[in-house]
Amino acid sequence: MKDHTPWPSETAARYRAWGYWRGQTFGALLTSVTEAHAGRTAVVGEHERWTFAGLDERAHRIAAGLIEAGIRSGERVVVQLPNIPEFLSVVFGLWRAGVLPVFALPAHRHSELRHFASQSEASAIITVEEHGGHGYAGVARAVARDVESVRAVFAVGTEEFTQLASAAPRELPDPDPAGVAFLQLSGGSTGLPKLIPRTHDDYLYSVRESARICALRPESVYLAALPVAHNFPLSSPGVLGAVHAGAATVLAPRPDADTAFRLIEAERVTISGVVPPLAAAWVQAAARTTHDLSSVDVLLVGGAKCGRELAERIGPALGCRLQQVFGMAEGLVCYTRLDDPAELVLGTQGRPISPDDEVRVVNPDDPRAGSSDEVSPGEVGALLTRGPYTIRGYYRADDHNATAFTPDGFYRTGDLVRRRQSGHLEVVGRAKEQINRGGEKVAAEEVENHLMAHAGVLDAAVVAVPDEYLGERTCAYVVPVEGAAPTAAQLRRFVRERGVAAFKVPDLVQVVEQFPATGVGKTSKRELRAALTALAKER
Ligand code: OOB
Repeated sequence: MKDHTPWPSETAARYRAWGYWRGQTFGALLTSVTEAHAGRTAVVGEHERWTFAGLDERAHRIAAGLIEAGIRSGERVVVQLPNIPEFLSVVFGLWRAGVLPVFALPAHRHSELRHFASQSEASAIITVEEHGGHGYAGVARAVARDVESVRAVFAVGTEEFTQLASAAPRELPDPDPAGVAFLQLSGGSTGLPKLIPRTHDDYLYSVRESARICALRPESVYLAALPVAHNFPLSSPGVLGAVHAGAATVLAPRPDADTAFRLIEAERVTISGVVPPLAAAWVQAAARTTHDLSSVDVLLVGGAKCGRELAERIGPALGCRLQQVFGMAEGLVCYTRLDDPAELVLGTQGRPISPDDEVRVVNPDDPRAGSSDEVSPGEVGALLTRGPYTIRGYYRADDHNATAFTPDGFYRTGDLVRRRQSGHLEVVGRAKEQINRGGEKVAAEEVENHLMAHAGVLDAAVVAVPDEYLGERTCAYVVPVEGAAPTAAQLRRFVRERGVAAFKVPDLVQVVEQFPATGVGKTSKRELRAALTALAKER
């Protein structure tokens, strides 16, 4: 099983020659930004604010503390932290020690955490004791008991973490910038979420360009409203874009309009990024807020499709410019540009970051369509991409990689798009078995497997149903074992109690006697889901 599928060596040489890959690590980035902006605010939390010098020193101490705790360069550590300043000191500390963070989201529970830890053979978990009513450290300790490689749990606020964070800084060798820096999570469409290996070189290129495309300057103030471990608030342009620019990051403990607007006024926030349902909630709240939002210049909206109607309301309601972003943890990120005409800003999801992001829009009816099976210009097709910051393979997933990538290295995004002459993409749908619940991704098969673990369930198929607020919600169609039909409420509780993120618990459960016939008489999951999706749309 390969940890990392590198780019072909000539391709890598070109990306270096063209200046995309600069041989800088995240640790070195923080050092150079701190040299230029030591006294400026780097991060603002609920109870504290750190300058770049403060962040830099904390990251040095944590790096030393990790080494003292016996964690070695090249090892993996699962990081599950809410939006608190320690997210940054921990992650930069891990980077300086050459240890790879595995980015779990706060919503993840035992089942997901155990999978990330065992799949990456993590040495430790870094989390908080408690947050928002959930006992994170308790779950992490349970995972440590289940997964042999996990030797330690460091929960912010506990003795173990304090010791880690107060070690005396020491000189450490800078890791290889071409090596894997961290493992990001895929939204997934198959059984369990895949891990995405990103290198210092490739990710920093996307961070630098994102900061430039979003016009970040040292005077900018970025509000991280979404959970920061996600690729969007992490790097589009996100907290890392802010660090790169020497700008301040304000961490919102919750994304609701009341919290966000209070922080926008107090910290004079200039830029933020939200998913469409949150944008809609902010637009609504803005009409009656007493908070001063006049500092906001740009609001990025992405993670799920931002419909035209919502897109049109954002600028007038919030008094800022809209920037659409269509990205994926696997790599490719598209932005509408700040000087694009309104038609493109409102009607497309942007164009790629890099002139060397290769985009192919191919036959959508053939799941194996290759890079040469392009549809006519302007037609809808399946999006394939490769480029200087798009992975060539998932972490330790050789079988899956054989179908998720074309033989010539294009990633099959599973998104259906139409390309404009300008290169801007319009996302019109999805070919992958995934539900996009307002930006939160649910792999149909993962939830089906949880449902099928119930003794009363014979078969299950999870599909998207349109939803006014979230765009889509999940509906599980379930065929019960004869005479044992569990109720919808029982099944939802069953899935929740298996320790999965709440957003994966099916919104609707329909217990049916049998799945609708597919016409061709096939019983494959794919056919079933297609039939059920059609049925759900009719309703
Ligand atoms: C972002 O990353 P992921 O990995 O959670 O999800 C990627 C998928 C895309 O393949 C697409 O299906 C969907 O999310 N998506 C959008 C979208 N942005 C993402 N679909 C329609 N319109 C959009 N604007 O979601 C992500 C990563 C970096 C930046 C922004 C979003």
